[in-house]
Amino acid sequence: MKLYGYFRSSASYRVRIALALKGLAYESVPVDLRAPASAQRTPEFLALNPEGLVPVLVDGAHVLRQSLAIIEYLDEVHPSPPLLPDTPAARAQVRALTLAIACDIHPLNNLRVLNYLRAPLGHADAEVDAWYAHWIERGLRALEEEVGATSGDGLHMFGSTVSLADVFIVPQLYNARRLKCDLTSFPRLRAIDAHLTTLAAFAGAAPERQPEAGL
Ligand SMILES: N[C@@H](CCC(=O)N[C@@H](CS)C(=O)NCC(=O)O)C(=O)O
Repeated sequence: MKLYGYFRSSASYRVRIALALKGLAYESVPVDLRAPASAQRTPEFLALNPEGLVPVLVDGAHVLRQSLAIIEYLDEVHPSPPLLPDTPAARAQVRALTLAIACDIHPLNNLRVLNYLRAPLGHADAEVDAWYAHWIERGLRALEEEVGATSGDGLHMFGSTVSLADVFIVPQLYNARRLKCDLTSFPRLRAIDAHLTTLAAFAGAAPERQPEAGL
């Protein structure tokens, strides 16, 4: 398998965690999202993903896009350890926590959205930072309340084993810290993150552990 990703991309980080949890080997293909490289917009990359977004996972003849679809594919093809619980209601709860991050928090704070606010809309860096902090804070506040009911042990988003929701929260908090968001009012999420980042699969997937981090 080949994973096209960027070390700081939270969507790529999710897939790296899932691959590690499943114990799957893969070749990492760095796609430098930073200008002037902007490798996600080259014709070669757009042929793989017309959306111009990482990650893309190539598994044999399958070219897979969208981190959630990729991770659910991996979970179906390599079911152990499972990332979704075994009852429909529990699966719906895990997916709800996951989608709150994937659909409601992350897209508003993506690089291309922040760049569009700067130019052509002409917002100053401080305004763009305020946009980021606002949407992160609002999304995390809801999750903080939700995990009060869904976490079984205060160390996982749902129940007491690693699920899809855990794979998504760690990169999102990493991203929030990188953009200097104040996370002090989210003690439950911070405790979950502190536990998960001690696990080998999460630790090894961290951006600073990727070979491109030093370049
Ligand atoms: N919903 C997509 C989001 C992918 C995404 O937004 N990727 C970002 C990095 S985290 C990206 O490639 N950004 C490039 C850009 O904004 O130009 C997924 O989960 O895979």
